[in-house]
This record gives sequence, C-alpha cells and structure tokens, in this order.
Amino acid sequence: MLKDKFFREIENKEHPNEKLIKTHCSYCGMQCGMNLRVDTSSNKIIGVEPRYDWPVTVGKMCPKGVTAYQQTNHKDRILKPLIRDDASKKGTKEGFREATWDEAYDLIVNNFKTLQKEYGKDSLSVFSGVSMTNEKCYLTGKFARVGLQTRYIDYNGRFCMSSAAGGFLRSFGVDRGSTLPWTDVHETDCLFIAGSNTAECHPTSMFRVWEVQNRGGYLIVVDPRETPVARRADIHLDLKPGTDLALANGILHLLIENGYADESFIQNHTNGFEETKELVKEFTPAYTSELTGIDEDKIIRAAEIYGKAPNAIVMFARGAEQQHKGVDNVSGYVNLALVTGKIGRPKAGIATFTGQGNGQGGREHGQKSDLLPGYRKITNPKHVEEICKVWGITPDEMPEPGVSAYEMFELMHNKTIRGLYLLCSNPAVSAPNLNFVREAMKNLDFMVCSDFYLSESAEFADVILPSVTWAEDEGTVTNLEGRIIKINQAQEPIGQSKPDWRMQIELAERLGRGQYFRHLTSAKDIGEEFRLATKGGNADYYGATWDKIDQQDGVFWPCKDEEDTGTPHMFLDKKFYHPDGKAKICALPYRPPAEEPCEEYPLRLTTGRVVYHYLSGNQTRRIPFLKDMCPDPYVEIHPELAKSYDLSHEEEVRLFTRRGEAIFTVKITEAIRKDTVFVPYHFGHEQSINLLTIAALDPMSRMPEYKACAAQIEKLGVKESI
Ligand SMILES: Nc1nc2c(c(=O)[nH]1)N[C@H]1C(S)=C(S)[C@@H](COP(=O)(O)OP(=O)(O)OC[C@H]3O[C@@H](n4cnc5c(=O)[nH]c(N)nc54)[C@H](O)[C@@H]3O)O[C@H]1N2
Ligand SMILES: Nc1nc2c(c(=O)[nH]1)N[C@H]1C(S)=C(S)[C@@H](COP(=O)(O)OP(=O)(O)OC[C@H]3O[C@@H](n4cnc5c(=O)[nH]c(N)nc54)[C@H](O)[C@@H]3O)O[C@H]1N2
Ligand code: SF4
Ligand SMILES: [Mo]
Repeated sequence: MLKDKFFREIENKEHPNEKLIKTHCSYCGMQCGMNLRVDTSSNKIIGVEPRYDWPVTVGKMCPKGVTAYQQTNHKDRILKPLIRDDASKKGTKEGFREATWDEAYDLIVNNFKTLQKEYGKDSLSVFSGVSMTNEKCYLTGKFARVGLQTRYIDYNGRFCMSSAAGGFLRSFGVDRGSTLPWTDVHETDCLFIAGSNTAECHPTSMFRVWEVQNRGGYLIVVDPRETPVARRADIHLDLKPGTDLALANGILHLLIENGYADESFIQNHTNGFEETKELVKEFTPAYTSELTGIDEDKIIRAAEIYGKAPNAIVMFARGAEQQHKGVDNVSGYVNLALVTGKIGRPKAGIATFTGQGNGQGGREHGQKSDLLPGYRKITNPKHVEEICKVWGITPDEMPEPGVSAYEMFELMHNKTIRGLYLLCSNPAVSAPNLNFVREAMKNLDFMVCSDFYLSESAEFADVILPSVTWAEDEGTVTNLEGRIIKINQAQEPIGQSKPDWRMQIELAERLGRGQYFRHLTSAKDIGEEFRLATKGGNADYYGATWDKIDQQDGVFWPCKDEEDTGTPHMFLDKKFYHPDGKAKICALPYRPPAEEPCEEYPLRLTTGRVVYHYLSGNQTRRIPFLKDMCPDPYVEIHPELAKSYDLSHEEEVRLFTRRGEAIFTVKITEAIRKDTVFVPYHFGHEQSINLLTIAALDPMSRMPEYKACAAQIEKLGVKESI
C-alpha cells in the first residue's frame, strides 16, 4: 500500500538468540518503523534495527529513535507504586516510600471520594498526554467522564496540536493533520514550510524535502532562525516571531493580484473569497515587510514560486501554531492552498507536522475537554447519545464540557479543582508561566501521577503509579499522515509496572464504577470498543481492524467498514466537511503578539526544540548519549546583539521576562534574527524556559503563546577565564 520509489524490501535477519518485534518509535509523529531486538533467553529488549520495509520512513531514524529502546530497562524505572507520607516535601523528589498496588489504590479512592463528597464531582480532574496509544487515550476520556464522573479532562495536545486542529476545523470542517500521505511529499514541486525545524524535529522527513529540490522543485522556509532546513531553502523568510498572519495575508494578496487564484475552484468549492480578497488588499509587500521584518523582494519571490508551482504543499508546525493567534495563522496558511486550488489532489495540499507520536489520534477520541470519541462534540446531543450507547450511561450522566489545559491549572490555583490524576505529561516543565503552574499543583489537596520515571511533575504528587514504556504494551497510534499503525509488545512489563488502561480499569472497580469497565480485559478489547465508539464520527476508525493495519502497512482514516481500505488522500472529490461541502477561505485581520518588545523588555524570546531531546526531557535526559550531546539549555544570540550586551560565547547570562527568570549559557550564532533570542525547553527545575513564557491563550484553541514574548538579558559579570 502506497509504497514509493524509496521503498526497499530487505529481509531483517534475526541473530541466533534474538527475535525482532516489528513496531514504531516511541517519540514523534513520524512514528519511524523499527524492529526491537529481544534476547530470547532473558526476553528483554537489547537493541533496535531500522525497518526498511516501512513505507513512510524506509529505514531512517534519528538519534532519539535509535536510543529509544534504552528506556525500557533503564535503572531509573519506577518499579512499584510510591506514596508520599511527608506532605511538607511536596515539590521535591524526597518523601516517597514504596507501597503495594492495593495500598496505593485505597489511598487514591479514599481521597477522591472524600473530595467529591465535600466539593462535588467536578473537584477532580484528569490531565493526560498523547504519547499513549489510541486505546489508552480513548479509555482515559471514558475513565474521566464515566469512572470519575468529572467534566475536567484535558491534555498536553492543547499545548501542541490544538491550533492546527482549530484551523483545520474552521477551514475544512475536519481536522486530519495532513491532507495527503507522506509518500507524496517528495513528488511535489514546491514545499512551503512555516515554523517547522524539520531537520531536528521530524528528521526522517528530510530525504523527501531534499528530493523535491533534487527534482528541480523549490523549498521556501519561514522561521526567525536559520535552522538546517532553512539553510537549504531557496527562500528563507526570516520573520519576526509572532507575525505569520501578516506574511500569509501578504502572500495571499500577491497570489490574487498576480493572477494565481483558481477562479473555478474558488467558485465551486469555497466560501469567503470576496471578503478575504478585500481584507488582504492592505497587505502590500511594503506593509507586510514592515510587519514581519522580511525583505520585500523575498516575499514577492516566494509568492511567485508558490503561485507558479503546478503542485505545492504548504506545511507548518508549532512555530506558526503556538501563538495566541495560532488558529488564524493556520487558516491564513491554508488560504494559500484554497485560493490557488492546490488541494484535493495528489502531491498538493496542506500538512501540519504532528508533534507527539499519537498527536493525531490522541486529539480525536475524547481527551479534549469538549470532545468525545470519533471527533464528536460533547455539546451536540446527538453525539452524546451515540457515545452513551457505547458506554452504557444515559445522556444526563454525561458531564458538561470542561476547560482547556492551562485553564485547569487556573482552577487548581483557585482551588475549584482539588484533585488531579496526571498521566503521560510533565507540565511542571512544559506548561507556560511555570511559577504559577507549579503553585497550582502545590495547591492541590491530592495528586496522582502515572509515569515510568519520576518526573518534575511527579514531585508534586501524593501517589506515583508506575506505568509501562511503549514497548511493554500494544495498541494503535495515528501518525502525522493520519495513518493508523500498530505498536507491538516486545517485553513484559518490568517490576510491578502496569499499562495505564489496566490502572484505570482497576481504579474504576474500586470507585464503584466497575460495571462500565470490567468487560475490558486487554488492549485488544479496548481497541474493539474504541472502533465502535468512532463509528459514524468524522474520525471514523471502525474499519481499521488490527489485521487490516498489519496487511496494509497502516490504514488512513476515515475508514468506515470492513471493505473500506481507508483514505490516504483527503478531499479528492473536492467535498469538504462543512454542511454545504465547501471549504472556508477566512478573512483574518492581523494582530501582533500579546506582548511586544518595549524599553524594559526589548528582545523577542522564542522557544522550541533540539534534535537530541524530547519535550520535557524526562525521557531523553536519562539516555546517556542524548544527555552527553546536549546536557544543558542555552540561549541563542546573534553576534551583533551579543556585542551590544558585551557577551561572549559560553558566558552565563540572566534572561528574564515579566513572569520569571533563569540563567543560561550564551550560544552566539548568526542563525537567528538580531532582535530575537531562542532557548530550548527540554529542561527542568530552575533551567526551565517556561518560567519566562507567557500564558496568552488563543481565543479558539486555547493554545499558549510559547513562540513569542518580550524579554531582557542581564550580563552576570566576569567572564570565565580560558
Ligand atoms: N528533536 C525533537 N523532535 C520533536 C520533538 C522534540 O521535543 N524534540 N517534539 C515533537 C513535538 S510534540 C512537536 S509539537 C514537534 C515540534 O516541531 P517544530 O514545530 O518543528 O519545533 P519547534 O522547535 O517547537 O518550532 C519550530 C520552529 O519554529 C520557529 N519559530 C519560532 N517562532 C516562530 C514564529 O513566530 N513563526 C514561525 N513561522 N516560526 C517560528 C523556531 O525558530 C523553530 O525553528 O516536534 C516533534 N519532534
Ligand atoms: N516553552 C515551550 N514549552 C512547550 C513547547 C514549546 O515549544 N515551547 N511545546 C509544547 C508541546 S508541542 C508539547 S507536545 C508539550 C509536551 O509536554 P509534556 O506533556 O510534558 O511532554 P512529555 O515530556 O512527553 O511528558 C510525558 C511524560 O509522561 C511519561 N510518559 C510517556 N509515555 C507514557 C505513558 O504511556 N504513560 C504514562 N503514564 N506516562 C508516560 C514521560 O516519562 C514524561 O514524563 O510541551 C509544550 N511546552
Ligand atoms: S524522527 Fe521521530 S519517530 Fe523517527 S526516530 Fe526520530 S523521534 Fe523517533
Ligand atoms: Mo508537541
């Protein structure tokens, strides 16, 4: 299925005392194909080999992927439940003792029941993540609403994919991150990549990017930094952080002005063109250049290349999305494809680089405060009724919609929420405005954290539950293409660790809600109920059986029934998901970042990633090779800016904003704008850049503006002598 010219069917040879388990990487949305090597005498994972026969990544892996296997039998694994007896040590690693599962469960159930009795059902909350399989994500939503009976559930995708989701829903009426399979990417004529550090964050996409240029096609990259992919670009649009919408409007203006609009596509398949055309008139190259800081001629050339390309793909990632107008930025970039009609056919379309391994599936099936499985809405009575039938509850038992991830911390801070069940996320590092968020977690009456390593967030917990790594369980995930794939179990759980789904089923039993969960005894059972729950929804997985996934190298949703082989290309019939079948071209007035530089805070601070670490770093900071390659955070500064502050390479500085401060090592580099500084966010405690970031939320997606705020630097004093 959808194998391209890079596909190589190479036999993976097993060594005499090993077996190979076909699976995918635990980390990013690329979900590179890998074989885990398992020693047949100890039944332990001992290594990894790439899978050449995986059509998306054909044997390619990055430094995180090739070392991912080292997580499972790592010395830092939590092997038994831990209970904190000494509450005064909250917020530190100290004060925990080992306990039995029964003791841990009893403590949780007693506390949860007491809180709900005293403060109501909604005094509890669930905060989860999407490094989990679809089965776990699905069950977590059900556990919150049926097991705990609370409205408050949300997840770390709110910090990740929510603006892409919001933009796609508004423009297309459906949110599948990519309208086409990755096997199309290298065959297009122009890639327009905005706010994606592709070579570090989705490294195994790069061979397709290079192939576009090898074939004579073009690469346009939008980023305030000259990242590796920007360095290779035909045009690098080095915008000021937070100004993507001005650029998108400016390019749209040129496309329309210069005759690249596809009148018949606009007429037949879209709404909103005239209004948008009117709005973008103002965005002349001169005005766009003034707002974005990009040279006029580069903007003109980029529009010309995109306009002329027979096929083009507009791609973006968190650079454009993690802003308080992230949804508008997404719709703004989608406009380029809708106005030129470069969508709804092979080799042309829109794709966001989905972040986490299951960033796509995890956002579709009920972990979001307002969504139910299959992308159903909790505010839609028909949708609620459909899910109630699967869950065996009545519509009046379905909780109301809750609030978004950051807003849950606000409710913890003011003690509306009293209890938290945290799993698969480390918000004490990854949430914005951390001084506030850490305080909110400290304010909780009772907190449970499920993780396989003691994270910075687990330090705030009263009970820590030992979960398993991805290799000790099975299930499906949905990769960045919208392709549902299978994770296979390579090893039994170590120590007394358990998969999250098992903990939730056992807890539901003790909470007196067992009748809704006890029929589920395996990941496969949950998978069957999950498929049924998605049936008829926009994200319909009903036809994606585990057998079909195996036979076809994955199944693209929607996949409605046994006969359906899935949908690699979206909108081939030019039917969008709005009621009238048309896509929406959006008229989007520009607004600047929530916090603009000023005299006191003259610099623009932006944040992001490095190739060696993953998210909060709780997993990758423990892998020796990755830690050696990038042991500490740093602040990237342009040589001219460094000079104006009298800073030299590797000197320590204090970086501060209105919210907080931290000390970082200076990395002088020409690969960044002169008015902008960049810090990677993978580090904990006093090294977290999120102590400084702003929690300005997008009005639709409630995404925080991680990518732009105002900052200042202070030189700390004497240079280290060399
Ligand atoms: N190595 C590694 N890979 C990862 C991850 C990881 O932690 N480490 N995480 C995964 C996850 S969950 C995600 S969400 C993705 C994220 O993948 P990306 O979005 O590619 O990663 P970021 O580094 O957050 O941001 C991308 C780029 O946005 C640029 N940028 C900053 N401000 C702006 C702006 O205002 N506009 C534009 N256009 N660009 C801007 C930054 O300079 C940066 O180069 O990566 C996934 N892959
Ligand atoms: N400043 C700044 N902040 C950001 C971003 C940014 O660009 N800049 N990006 C944001 C983005 S895009 C994201 S995705 C978030 C992510 O931020 P987090 O949600 O904090 O991501 P992780 O570090 O993956 O946290 C997952 C935790 O769960 C554990 N874990 C992994 N798998 C499982 C499992 O199956 N079960 C359980 N119980 N635990 C598991 C891991 O050990 C880890 O401690 O960070 C956001 N924060
Ligand atoms: S690119 Fe992503 S999925 Fe592939 S090996 Fe690296 S982290 Fe894993
Ligand atoms: Mo993410």
